[in-house]
Amino acid sequence: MTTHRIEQRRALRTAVPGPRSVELHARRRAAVPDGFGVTLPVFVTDADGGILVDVDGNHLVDLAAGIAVTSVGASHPAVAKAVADQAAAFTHTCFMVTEYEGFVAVAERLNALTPGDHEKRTALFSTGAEAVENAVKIARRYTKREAVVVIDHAYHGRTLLTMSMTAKNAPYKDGFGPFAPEVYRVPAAYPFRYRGKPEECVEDALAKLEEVIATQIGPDRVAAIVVEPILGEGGFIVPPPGYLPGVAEIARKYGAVFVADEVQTGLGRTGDLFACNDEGVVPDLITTAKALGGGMPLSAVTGRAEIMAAAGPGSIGGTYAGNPVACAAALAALDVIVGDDLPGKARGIEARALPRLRQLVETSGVVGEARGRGAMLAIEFVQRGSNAPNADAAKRVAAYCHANGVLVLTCGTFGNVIRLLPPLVIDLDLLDDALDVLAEGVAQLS
Ligand code: PLZ
Repeated sequence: MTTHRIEQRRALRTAVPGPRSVELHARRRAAVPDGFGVTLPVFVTDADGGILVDVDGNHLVDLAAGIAVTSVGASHPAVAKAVADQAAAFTHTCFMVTEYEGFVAVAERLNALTPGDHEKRTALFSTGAEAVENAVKIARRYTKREAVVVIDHAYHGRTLLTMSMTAKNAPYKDGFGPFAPEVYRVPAAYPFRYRGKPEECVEDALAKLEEVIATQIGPDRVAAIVVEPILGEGGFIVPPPGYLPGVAEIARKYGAVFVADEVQTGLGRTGDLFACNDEGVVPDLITTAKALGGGMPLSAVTGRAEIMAAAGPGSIGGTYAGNPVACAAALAALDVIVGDDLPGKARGIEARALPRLRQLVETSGVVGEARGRGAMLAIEFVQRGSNAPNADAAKRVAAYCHANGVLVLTCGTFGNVIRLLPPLVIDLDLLDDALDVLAEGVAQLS
């Protein structure tokens, strides 16, 4: 049982956003480009467990965790202390200039924790996009090939290469081209939107992957197949059993590097340390970020030693890659994730929340599906009487939640999904309260 500094109870003092937030948001708009979107324009002053406190004194329930980052909470005392101690010693040397033990220790932990007991190496970076981009660089160097296969509805980042690998045009790509070449997209296994017989969804997606490789790319040209085990920004799409092992098998068959992008799914979120573990899939390379740094910017590529060795001395890195303060935070966060069994907590969140989300499918007429694994859960909104996407309903329900002090995020290629990504340490009674608000939000649509 985690004890919290801030009482774990939703409490509103003003409208959300309140007057102080409105004032600060106006100041922000004069200083920061609107290109930076914002889900809920409240300004946070304090956060702990499942509660965010804003400048107007409102206590909001956090079902976003800063997009799956603060799994251990936004101010876990062990993380806060590790950060303070490391910052007091030194904040930076650049690991490419002089070394420090924290970097090595995080690499050792990830080598041990990630799927597979083969020999591994880990390279640290700062952002998820950087990790994905470096995984592709390493795979290209290793295979001496160029083509990268990605999946429909994928999200991999906002840099040129990862934006090119991301599926959704607006807001991520629109007007930002030309895009990086040699990126090929294949259909996802998306059961809810699959038009054929359900049992053929996986078979069909894998056949299409084979076909694209054979006809559009050439079997000896594929450097990497990059997959999110559960598609994140694209809509929390959980592929049916057999899909992920099937993709891994196809990668192996063509000598391509199988990259699992576990930036969002990794480190406990889905009820296991890694989403790949669910079907015992062992990726050649795995990217992590988000929960890894306990809120500090840290990302990693972990993979087979022989593949990682392909990037020769000096060929990968970055000024801030594996920053010592971020590494200290990561070591503390990993201790909490493993030591306090946060994957188990994620399963507890699923057990508590998913049945209630499924009820909304039965009762509302506009929730087409409830899905997800662990503490990565979502509902997909549809038009009454069909399964056509209903982004307007998702927007209205999200707005209702926000106005009532529950921070939810939307996602999905069609913008019609509300996703729940609470800190894994969230108090289950607080979660229940937030789910009540969500259910009210759905109910008020009719
Ligand atoms: N791979 C699977 O989910 C980041 C995007 C937020 P960075 N997802 C949140 C936004 O709109 O910018 C993500 C991800 C997966 C890669 C990334 C990229 O991680 O740390 O945002 O670069």
